[in-house]
Amino acid sequence: MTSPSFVFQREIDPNSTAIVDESGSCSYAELHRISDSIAHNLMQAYLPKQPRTVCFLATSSHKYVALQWGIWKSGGIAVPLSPRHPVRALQYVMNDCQAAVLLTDEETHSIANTISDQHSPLLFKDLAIKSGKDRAGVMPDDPAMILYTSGTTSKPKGVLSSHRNISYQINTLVNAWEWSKDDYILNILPLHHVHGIINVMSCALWSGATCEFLPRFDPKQVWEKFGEGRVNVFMAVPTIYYKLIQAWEEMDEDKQQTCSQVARKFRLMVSGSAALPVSVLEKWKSITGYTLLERYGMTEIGMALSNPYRGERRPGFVGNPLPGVELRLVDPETGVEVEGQPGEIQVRGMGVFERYWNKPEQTRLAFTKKGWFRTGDIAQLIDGAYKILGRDSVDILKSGGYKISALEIEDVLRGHPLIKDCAVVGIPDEEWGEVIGASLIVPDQSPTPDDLRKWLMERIPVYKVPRYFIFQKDFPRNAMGKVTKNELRKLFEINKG
Ligand code: MCA
Ligand code: AMP
Repeated sequence: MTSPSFVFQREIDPNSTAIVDESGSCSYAELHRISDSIAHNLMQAYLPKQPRTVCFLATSSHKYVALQWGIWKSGGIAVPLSPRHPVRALQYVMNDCQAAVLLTDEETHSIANTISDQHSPLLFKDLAIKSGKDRAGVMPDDPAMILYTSGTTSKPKGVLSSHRNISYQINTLVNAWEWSKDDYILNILPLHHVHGIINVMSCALWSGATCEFLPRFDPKQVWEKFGEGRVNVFMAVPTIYYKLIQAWEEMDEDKQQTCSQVARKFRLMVSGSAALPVSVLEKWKSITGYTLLERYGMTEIGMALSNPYRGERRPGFVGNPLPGVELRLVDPETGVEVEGQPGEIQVRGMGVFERYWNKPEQTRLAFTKKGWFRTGDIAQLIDGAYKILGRDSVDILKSGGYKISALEIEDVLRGHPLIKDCAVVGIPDEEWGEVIGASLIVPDQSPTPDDLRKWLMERIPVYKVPRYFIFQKDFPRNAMGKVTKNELRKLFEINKG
């Protein structure tokens, strides 16, 4: 797969429906028409500027897709921002990626105005006015997209993928999970992460299928959409399946039966982004008759492991490497490849990202000398399938499918005038995978958890705000004085009840 401008050159019926959103439906021809205009207008706006990083802030709708395609057609690097992040978090991304321009739709215009002091945001409706059809000559190895992800550093890093990387990631999934133009997927995931952008939206559009957006996740609304009978493919994080099960359990018996019947007609339902508890897989199966297909991936590599589309799906396992993914397990201490033992997952292949944006040292550290990307996830091959056992760092958490850095939250908390020191941990939770706990050392007067939450919500996205706070004189420490986060986690588990 070498086509640089992937979706654009594929043979898809131009009149078929690409997107359904709150404003109605949008055909492939219409998406091309609008994104051509956006590209033409954009090329005037930033042609002389380097780097061609273009931030865009849009609701989950055809406008998001048209902006993304318009940026690509103009040779730009698309950097999606989340309309639900606070201003400071958005400004951090804009500055870090050195955005040449900021694009916005009408719905998010007021947020866009508050984040950009250097650039006036360009409005979708002005960009989409028909004016021309120029396209830049985009090559497969040209940079295409930067997604921000948390890691073992305090601040999120920009993961830069090329058109080749993205094409490869999409094409692999389309083949492995047998996507077709007749598919219809409901997208309720945020559009600043791989799961929502690549696995759901881009795979659908690559296949000539239809992608319907809901502006946000609401379990009742999702069941209603399923009930309309068009959706036949669904992908989500385990927390969402947990919430859908809860909503199903609250229905009366007739409604439950109707919902179960429609779900039984689905072609494909996938879970990923975090470990799927076997209890959730089993309950979902008892409601829908469907064994969720669990897969494993990461922003830097796309999808790497998947249970089979056809064949046995083992609960608690993530299957085997997808075609084209080279994967090995390595002893994190010795760097030696292991067989049958737990080891760090390392990956090579065309889907693997290019580099962290403006972070050469961190890019160098992320790869071995032979080009293997170190995921930091520990897995084991058991009876022919991979099982994820956890991570090699206590400072990376997963809550509701979002990756969260404990170090980032600690850094922000240390900026609070009443906090002397803090330590953040992930506490196991059935619904969320993990929830965040923060232990604080405060010399005199303690801020209340509500005040702290409010203060944090102005600085970091809501899903990074700790759910539990405890106040301590000191943290549990080892002989070297280092905070023992496993001990600290136990204190939260006791307090949680
Ligand atoms: C919301 N809340 C959370 C989270 N989200 N708390 C912890 N972790 C979270 N992720 C809190 C809010 O602060 C709020 O608290 C309460 O839950 C309800 O908020 P609301 O926004 O209404 O929740 P929701 O809309 O039901 O959101 C839950 C969600 C969302 C739909 C599960 O978290 C979500 O969209 N997760 C998906 C993330 C994702 O796409 N990850 C993929 C990245 P309070 O009640 O106190 O106000 S990973 C990836 O891309 C890789 C490649 C991969 O493998 O897929
Ligand atoms: P992100 O960096 O946000 O793309 O999140 C990637 C991380 O999510 C991986 O490094 C894993 O820790 C985790 N992850 C993704 N899929 C699974 C899964 N099926 N089981 C367990 N962890 C997963």
